[in-house]
Amino acid sequence: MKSRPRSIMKVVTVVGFFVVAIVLMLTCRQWVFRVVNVIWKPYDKNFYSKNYQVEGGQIYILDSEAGERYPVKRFFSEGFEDASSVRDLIGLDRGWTSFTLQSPGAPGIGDYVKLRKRILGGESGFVENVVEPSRRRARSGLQCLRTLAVAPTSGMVCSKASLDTMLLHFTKGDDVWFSAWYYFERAGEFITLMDLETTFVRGWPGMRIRVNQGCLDMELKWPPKRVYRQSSEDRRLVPIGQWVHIQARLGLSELDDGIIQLWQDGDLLVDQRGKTLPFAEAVYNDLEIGLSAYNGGSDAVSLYVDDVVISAEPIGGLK
Ligand SMILES: [Ca+2]
Repeated sequence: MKSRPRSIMKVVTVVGFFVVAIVLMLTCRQWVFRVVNVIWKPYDKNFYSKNYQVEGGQIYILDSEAGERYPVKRFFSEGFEDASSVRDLIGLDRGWTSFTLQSPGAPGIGDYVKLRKRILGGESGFVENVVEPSRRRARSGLQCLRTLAVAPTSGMVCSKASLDTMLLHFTKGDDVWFSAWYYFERAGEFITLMDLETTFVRGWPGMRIRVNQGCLDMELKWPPKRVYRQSSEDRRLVPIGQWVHIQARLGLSELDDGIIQLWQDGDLLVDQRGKTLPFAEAVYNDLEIGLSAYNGGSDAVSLYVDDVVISAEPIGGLK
């Protein structure tokens, strides 16, 4: 009969331990994530000195393979004119550095890197997914960027048809202003339209603009994966079959004082404060646009993009 109180005490002790652990997790989240990061080692602590040079006030990103260095960009714009293929967009003249076509026919990194090389070398056309300058539509001038992605198969995280530049340089304390026009031919279940990432960290974490259940939101792709949504009462659907102007402002901070603002056709739909950088030393160097992730649907989706601008200064009359 004496063992019953002891059993109860054991249960109380175990439950108490978990309660204290959960309270500590919630109240010391920043420290918990720091400890996890130290153990997990998602990036080289010396990545900046290994990848950047600063000279005469100019920051250069190093390309160790080519033995070159390139000045970083704090302003970048593209209207997709005067280009007949994706090959014309890639290179220092236009500033785009790569594209990704991840599909069931090229599901792994090795597969889509090989496909990219073959397309850039003129040995292959598009197999399934497409990223190319197009005259089918244009928001300005004669051309835009056309991206098409077939649905991912089970086992794939997502399908991708995107274009990116790794020459950008935004850090803690910076404001990042983004503006682009998008045209959806039909609704997709879950689509990422824009990724601002750091390529020096495993998994390329960063902020992204998504269409989720038909509405725009933003997410920090880094634990605890905070999502910045529109208020549930005023949620606005992204229009289909017409150009829509998407603008964003990010005040970069690894703490809860970052700025997240998101406009759709000039209306401010998200205006929140929160974490926008994975950690204080992170450098957002990569902008990815187009279908940077598509999943959740069973049909192919097309997305057209035009007049892309990203800048450390306000653009498009936003303040
Ligand atoms: Ca254009």
